[in-house]
Amino acid sequence: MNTYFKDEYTFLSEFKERLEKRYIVELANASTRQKYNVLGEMVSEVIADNWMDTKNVLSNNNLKEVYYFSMEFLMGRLITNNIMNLGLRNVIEKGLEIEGLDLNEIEHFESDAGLGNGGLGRLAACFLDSIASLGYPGYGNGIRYRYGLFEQKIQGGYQIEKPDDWLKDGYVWEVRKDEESITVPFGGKVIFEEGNAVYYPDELINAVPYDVPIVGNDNGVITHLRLWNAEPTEKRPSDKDAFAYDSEIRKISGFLYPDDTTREGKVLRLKQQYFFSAAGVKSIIERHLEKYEDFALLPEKVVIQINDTHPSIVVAELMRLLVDDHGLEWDEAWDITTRTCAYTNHTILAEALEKWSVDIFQPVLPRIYQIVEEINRRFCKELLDKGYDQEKVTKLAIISNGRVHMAHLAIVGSFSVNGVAALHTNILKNIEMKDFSNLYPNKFNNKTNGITHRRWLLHSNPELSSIMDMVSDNWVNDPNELEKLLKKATTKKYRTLVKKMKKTKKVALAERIEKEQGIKLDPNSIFDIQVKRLHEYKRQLMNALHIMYVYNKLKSDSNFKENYYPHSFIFGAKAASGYHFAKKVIKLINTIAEKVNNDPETSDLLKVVFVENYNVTYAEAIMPACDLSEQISTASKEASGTGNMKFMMNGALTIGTLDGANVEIAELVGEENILLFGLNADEVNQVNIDKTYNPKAIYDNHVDLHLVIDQLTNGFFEDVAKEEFREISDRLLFSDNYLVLEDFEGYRLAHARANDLYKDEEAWFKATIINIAKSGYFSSDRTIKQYATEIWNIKPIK
Ligand code: 26Q
Repeated sequence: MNTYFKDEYTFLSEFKERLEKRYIVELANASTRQKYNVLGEMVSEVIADNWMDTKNVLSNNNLKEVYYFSMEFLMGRLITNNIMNLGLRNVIEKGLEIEGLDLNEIEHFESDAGLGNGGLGRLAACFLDSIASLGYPGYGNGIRYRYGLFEQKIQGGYQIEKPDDWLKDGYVWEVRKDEESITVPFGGKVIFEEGNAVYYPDELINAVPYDVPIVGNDNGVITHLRLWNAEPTEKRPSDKDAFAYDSEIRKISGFLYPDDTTREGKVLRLKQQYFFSAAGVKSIIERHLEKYEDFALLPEKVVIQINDTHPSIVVAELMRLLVDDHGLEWDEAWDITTRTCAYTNHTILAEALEKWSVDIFQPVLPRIYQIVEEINRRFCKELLDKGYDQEKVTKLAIISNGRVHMAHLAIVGSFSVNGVAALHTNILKNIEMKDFSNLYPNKFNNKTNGITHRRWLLHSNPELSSIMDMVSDNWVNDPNELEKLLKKATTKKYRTLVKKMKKTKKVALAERIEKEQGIKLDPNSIFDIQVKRLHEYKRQLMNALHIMYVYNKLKSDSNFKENYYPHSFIFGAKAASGYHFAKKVIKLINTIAEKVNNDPETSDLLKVVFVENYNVTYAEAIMPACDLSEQISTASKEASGTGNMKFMMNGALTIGTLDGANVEIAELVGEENILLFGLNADEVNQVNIDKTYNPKAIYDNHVDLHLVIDQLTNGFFEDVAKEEFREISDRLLFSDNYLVLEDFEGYRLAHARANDLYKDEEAWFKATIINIAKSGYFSSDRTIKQYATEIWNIKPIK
């Protein structure tokens, strides 16, 4: 251990001295930025020592390594995590305390690294934490976006997007490695010379790696996340001037595309995908050749995990390098490639499966396109040889109807295809990708998602962590130990402790919301929370309609009012900038909030808040403060969900459908400890096949729902134009694919059950404790161990 963290006094004097040397400032006058930078540098030096050690250990043994290729890594803040995992928290806190300083405040200076949209990106971040903490040799590979996911402002109830300038103060954790830069070719033409393809690209782009250390928990292991930055080289197309060219190139790592259901193929996004995939593959191969003579051992030494189809182009790029640059025969290269790549699917929404128009793909990546064509030709031949008819072959082909089907490329080019929750994998195998699963029955497998309990419990909920310490001294290393809390579910003492913890976290969240948005929540009310990306399938709209229903009842039905426990409904969600309907739903929620919060007749019983700019750091405050977690997607549409796990681990009950990992939550806690409602996945499927969904009939027969839907367009919301929400009511009645009205009644009843259960405190906190106790299964340590043993075949360092 670095000596200046030996004790709080040594730390403090070093801290002060560095402030003076670096910024010519005394501690008393130092800004938060200065304090943050100095602290960050001190922590980085400890990291550097361990990082070197890990590197040396790894270069001396020949362990197999995993590379997690992902277009998104939603890391959030690293300082807290790094300090915690290095075991420095105590010394730093105590040292700062001597001077009356608060570590929290310094930590808050760090911007979130928001290099992801939501679940998929946050999953990648949790995985990196588990990989390092379990001591596996594994690395992330992604893009160093200059701007992460947009910052959300709410103006007049509408979402406004602002650029996320996360690098403006520099980033203490990254290390630029010019020496390991890679050039990535784009455009141009391919000429066959003596039977060999020779590629003459139009431009060469410089990919410069920035490595961000990933600090394992209490084990001295540091791995890294490699983020590629796009920069110009000398080789630019002749018709472009240097300045224009420079800015065009930098766009490749310029910004993160917001997840968009109505996306058309954007050349820039394809360039991003190839850029980081090609740079990543090339750097892996260079490293491999430093250690080994040829590629025969590649599949035994390296596995590339493809996070959704976004990097699936690695399949073709690896083929290109092996065949064109290193002279391997096609069959040998294909054998190596398909034993090296593994693919994870995160969605079954048909519109989200990536397909690139050949008209875009071919000119940007001419040689890659030829290789995809050859992979496709051989694959289709294999199918024909097996007796598949032409129609079937076209259906499964990688290239068909002028488009490149990235999921097909990923499946054909990988030895493993996994879904992210049991239900999701079953739907992939039996419905969405049935033909592929019949063709390759052994490729398909499930890896139920997880979350790192270090960030989502140890860090974000010290109060609950202390309770856990009372029942286990090893739960941080072995999250299954959370189950030891189970036998405390029936003791008054633990129920009271958990209740107190919940109250503390609710007070803290209420304070933050009041400070930031001026809305006062009662911490004694039920905190009912839905935070996630805004998507129709996630059905924030159903939640909003239910709140309108509650409001109407409180105004008109004194029995209902008497029986109603005070509720605070909290939403947080970003809508993709181009997703018009999702943005309308944000406006609706804010309009409802404006109305009900200002009605003195109901405002003691009902509050609604839409928190601005929901992100990882906000989630750390929100997850622990929740009583009721809303997981209400149309069954079969949410591949897994991971917010559901974070809420559960922090002692919330789930109100939800049997979708994604909710199914596994229900199995673990038992049906009496979760509030389930709605159609299940089979029923949804059947309704869609039979076309029996009749929203108009439901509207005609359900008096309360009828009123709510009318209120969207009858002037009930005085502050907006009468037609403001017409498209929402039209959608619900005529073109809703997500069965909102179908599930509404079940949802309403589930809420009524939750309301009654909450009044029985002993019963509620018993259920809460059972949820916490069973949540250890959802630690990403469990998930990563399964990937490591069942897919990657890797072993920990040491
Ligand atoms: C694609 C093309 C163009 C622009 C954007 C995109 C794009 C970006 C992000 C498509 C999809 C995503 C993100 C998907 C995602 O987050 N999926 C979620 O993955 C989680 C982790 O497995 C699951 O828990 C969620 O259920 C799933 O929705």
